Parts: sequence; structure tokens; C-alpha cells
Amino acid sequence: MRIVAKGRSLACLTGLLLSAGALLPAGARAISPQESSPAEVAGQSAVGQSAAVGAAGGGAGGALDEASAESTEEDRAAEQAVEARFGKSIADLEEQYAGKLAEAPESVRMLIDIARGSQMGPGEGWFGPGSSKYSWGWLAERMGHPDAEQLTGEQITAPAHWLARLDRNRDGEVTAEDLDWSDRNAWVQRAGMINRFFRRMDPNMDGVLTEAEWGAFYRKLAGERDGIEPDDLVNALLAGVGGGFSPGDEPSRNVLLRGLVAGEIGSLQEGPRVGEAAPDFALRTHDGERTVRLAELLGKRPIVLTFGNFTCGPFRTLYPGVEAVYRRFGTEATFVSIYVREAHPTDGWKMESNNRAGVAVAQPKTYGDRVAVAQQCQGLLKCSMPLLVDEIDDRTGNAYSGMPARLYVLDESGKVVYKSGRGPFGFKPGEMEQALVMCLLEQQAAKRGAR
Ligand SMILES: [Ca+2]
Ligand SMILES: [Ca+2]
Repeated sequence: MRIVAKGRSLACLTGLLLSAGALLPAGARAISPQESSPAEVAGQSAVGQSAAVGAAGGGAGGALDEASAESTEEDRAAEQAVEARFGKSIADLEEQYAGKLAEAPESVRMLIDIARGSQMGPGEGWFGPGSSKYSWGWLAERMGHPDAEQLTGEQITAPAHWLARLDRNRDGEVTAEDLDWSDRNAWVQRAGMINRFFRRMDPNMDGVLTEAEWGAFYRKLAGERDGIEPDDLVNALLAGVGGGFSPGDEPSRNVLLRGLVAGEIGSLQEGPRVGEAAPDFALRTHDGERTVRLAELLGKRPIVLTFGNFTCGPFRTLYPGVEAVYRRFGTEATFVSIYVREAHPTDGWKMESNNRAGVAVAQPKTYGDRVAVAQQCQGLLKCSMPLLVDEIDDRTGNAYSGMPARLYVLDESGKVVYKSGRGPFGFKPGEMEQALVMCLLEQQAAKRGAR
């Protein structure tokens, strides 16, 4: 498996391995404790890597010089594409942000991490945590118990189904732990591990395990025997986990550079921040039957925006979690999904795991092509909320930095109250749902105050 760019020193490679998510499969939102480091979890890995490279004595510039000496025509083409898009070479950007990479725009942080050999992991480059108006402190204060360490059902004035979403571990009280969605949280790590097991049993990767899929998995393990044993599950689920990408999924540096320039790894824009007004959009539904304009949805209820695309495996498997939120809160909030640029088209960072799941499409070149893929995606995911298709110039995907997948909660006035981290790693429907509940709590309190 090709892990590093040519000319990379062993010390660089060590720094890379230390930075946790580097070797995770792209589909792996979850990370296990040994794969995670505090720096990475805090979204500081770019800085951490920079330090590791610096400590190696050569510095990133040296590694890049070596790389360029050996670079092939393909390398040069990828680097020229970067220069055309960013207006500067990678080396110039490295120099400009030397020692202060954390201050660089997200796109530059991602570019430099890719140039240094990142294979895309949580906390690397622009993959950071979500941001929210709400927190444990906000909730405790709002409920009139600012110093409490836990809130019981009696202390939270809310319908039972709101409370149930805040009490993540269902122990009857809400604590800071219930609201912690960082990658170092034990619940998040365990849930992530279970999600990865789930994907192993779900051959068509639609995030739904049918009785037939469940049965096929069981029969494969049991063989001729009348039952399976704990070790059968351990071997089937753990073998190969954490060892890198699935065969045929790992990207080369050039594929990542081209994917970055094309907006397939994510938008070069950053999207609105919490507290800012969400950009307006007017997009047609996948069936062409109507146009939905954000401005027309405002003033009524909170709004949940879900961005995603067909070729992003984690989006496909995590999307049912958004549908579940829609089932629970569809009468209390407005839900809209927005179909954006493909993350893993056959002419970009193509993935064998997609091929095995029967997902193989080139990057749409026209709006009509994109609608056709959105319809194919709809056929698999059976999205029951309006599915809007972004224009082929990615205007809405860019305005929200929605590629490859992302979640937002807006309050009824259209201000952002929750913005997930960039997908796939930041795509956390449970985190979004808690923000939605707290937005509803705030709205409820405001209505009471107005009476
Ligand atoms: Ca709890
Ligand atoms: Ca399935």
C-alpha cells in the first residue's frame, strides 16, 4: 500500500502514523482509542504534523524539494492544478503559513496536509469538530440549574421525546457526557466501532441491514455448523479493522490534490458560522416537481439541512440516522436534503468498496446528469424529506461548504445554530438531533416569555 509521497523521510512517516486517523478507511467515521490522540481530536493535527516534520530536521520544504526532484509528469500536472486554483504553489503556501498553519484558511490547511501525505482522517486538515450555539452549560443555565452536574427529567421542562434524545445513554438523567460528541468520548468511539461492524454486514451499503443480509452474514460464519461462537464474530468483525483502507480505496497524493481542486474532497469555501444568517438558496427537487427556497421556509420552525452525495459511502450508511430524526421531529422542524457534488466518482478518487456495493458513476458534467445520479441515490436511500439537487456550479454546496456531506440546524429566523464538522467524519446525526432539541427548547421558552 502506498502511504506516503515520494521523498518523504522516515521521520515524516512516523509523524504521519502518530497522527491517528491517517490510516483509517475513508468510510471509518469511528476511531478506536489507540487510533486517537488528544491533539488530533482537538483538530490540531495539522499543527502536530508540522511539529513532527520540523523536528525531523529536514522541514516540509526539504521533503517537498526532494519530491519535486523525482516528480513525474502526473505530479506536475496535479501541482499546476493546485497553483491555478490557489494562486500559489504548495511550497509558497507552506512558507507563507510556516509556524502558523492553524491561522490558514481551511482549504490551505487541507492542501498542506495532503502535500505532507495525509490520507484523510478525523482531525486532519479541515476535518474538525462540529460547532453549536448549545452546550451542557447552556442547557443547565436555561433549565435554571447552572451549577448542576446532572439534570433529571423533572428539571427539564420538555416533552418526553425531546428528553429521550438528550439522555443519550438512557439512564434517566442528562449530563455533560450525554452531550459530548467529540471523537475522544467513549460512547462515540464505541458507537463508531459498532457502525464499522454494521458496514461489514451490509453488502449494499445502504445503511439498512435486512433480514436477508443479516442471515447471509450468519450463514457465512456458521458454515456447516449449527450456530456461531464469540470468536467467530471477533474474527469476522475485528480482522483488518484499523489496518488501512479497504483494497482499492486508498488514494494517491495526486488523486487527493486533484480531488481537492475539484471540490470532491470538500468545498474550498467554509460555509456560514454559528450565529450567522444561512445563505438563501432556491433549488428544484430531484423529481423536478417543485422549487424550494430557503427564504420561504423561515419564520415557522427550526430547519435541518442535510448535504450528501451518492458516492460518499459513509453518507449512505449514516443517512438512515437522519431519516430517524425526521421521523421523530418531522412535525416540529422542517427538513430538507441537498444533493451535492460526487465525492468518489469513477473519474476521481474512485473506490472499490463503492464498486462492490454497485455504486459507480462519473462526476456529472451537467445539471441533468446530476439529477439522474440524485434519483439513483434516492432509489437506494428512499429519502422521505424533500431532496433538492444543487446546480452544477455547486453554488449551494459551496455556500454551505456542504461537500461531501454535512448537517446544519437553523433557527426559525434562518440563523445557524449548529454546523457539523465536514463529512464524512463530522457527519453525526445524533449531535445534530440534540442541537435541534435545544433549539426547540429555546423556541419554547421564547414563546412562553412572549405570552
Ligand atoms: Ca444520561
Ligand atoms: Ca443493506
